[in-house]
Amino acid sequence: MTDIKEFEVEGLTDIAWCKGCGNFAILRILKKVFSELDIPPEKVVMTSGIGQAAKTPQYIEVSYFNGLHGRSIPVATAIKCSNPELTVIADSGDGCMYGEGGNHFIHAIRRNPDITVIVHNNMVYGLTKGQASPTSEKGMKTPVQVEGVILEPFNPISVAVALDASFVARAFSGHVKETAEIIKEAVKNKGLSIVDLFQPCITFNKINTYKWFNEHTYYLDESYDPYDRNAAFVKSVESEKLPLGIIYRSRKKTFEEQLPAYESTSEPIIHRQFKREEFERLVESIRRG
Ligand SMILES: Cc1ncc(C[n+]2csc(CCOP(=O)(O)OP(=O)(O)O)c2C)c(N)n1
Repeated sequence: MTDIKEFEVEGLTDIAWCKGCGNFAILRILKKVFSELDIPPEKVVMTSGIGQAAKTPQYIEVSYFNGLHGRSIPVATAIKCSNPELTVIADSGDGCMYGEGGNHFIHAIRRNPDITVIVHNNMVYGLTKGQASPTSEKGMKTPVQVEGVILEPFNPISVAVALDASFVARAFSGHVKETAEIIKEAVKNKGLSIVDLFQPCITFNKINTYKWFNEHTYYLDESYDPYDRNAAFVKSVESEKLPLGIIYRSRKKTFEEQLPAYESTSEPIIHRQFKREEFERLVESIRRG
């Protein structure tokens, strides 16, 4: 087991989140997961976009790339392809992943890189002070949607099941032990793993509070078979109480496994010698058509 202290950022005092924010628990959970899975900090890369959730990688002692809004998944995909030996996590908010990054979310499921996508789902745009996000409930009043949200909420679980995602789970940051187990399974899964992680925003979302999530969620029991796609669809549209746990799994090849670059050797591209003449020949052949 890697000592959890190795994931502490030295001298970190300035964390931007409000006291009581669900992100603090997610930060603890991620360190616990890496430590218990015995992954050393230098083997983890986190990518994120913009938002309060997207600041998470800055507060963990791992390598990270904090890029454009909604663009954590393509960066994570490229890193994983360059070096499949790394554990790669794309970590951002619901706005960043399902709104600005919605196109990447959809097509990454089709591509199936072996990365884990963790979405801090607080059902609101937190950093920009509480506008509706794709997962905000219909009718929710915000400083911009003053008469209430009129759009139907985006259902990431249904979309992921529809696209036959490799691993789809839902968790709640208020349950540290259970969430850590779910994320461990997500990281261990070979393929794109999605964890829609409920995270109360205590400042800008007065509806979906800790109490609300406790009252409106339940855990799937042992008899539930996550490989049953029809059952997963049924679970994904339940609305009275929302299921927590691994909702869907599918066995399929990863993107990297199917890349010609890894056909004859598993040596990470990043460790291979760059052959300038071969590269120039390739560019020339593309140019000539
Ligand atoms: C292209 C682009 N559009 C909009 C913004 C403004 N913006 C920054 S963060 C953010 C919302 C973040 O919400 P979410 O991803 O849910 O994360 P949270 O802050 O709630 O953790 C928006 C709209 C931006 N920076 N770039």
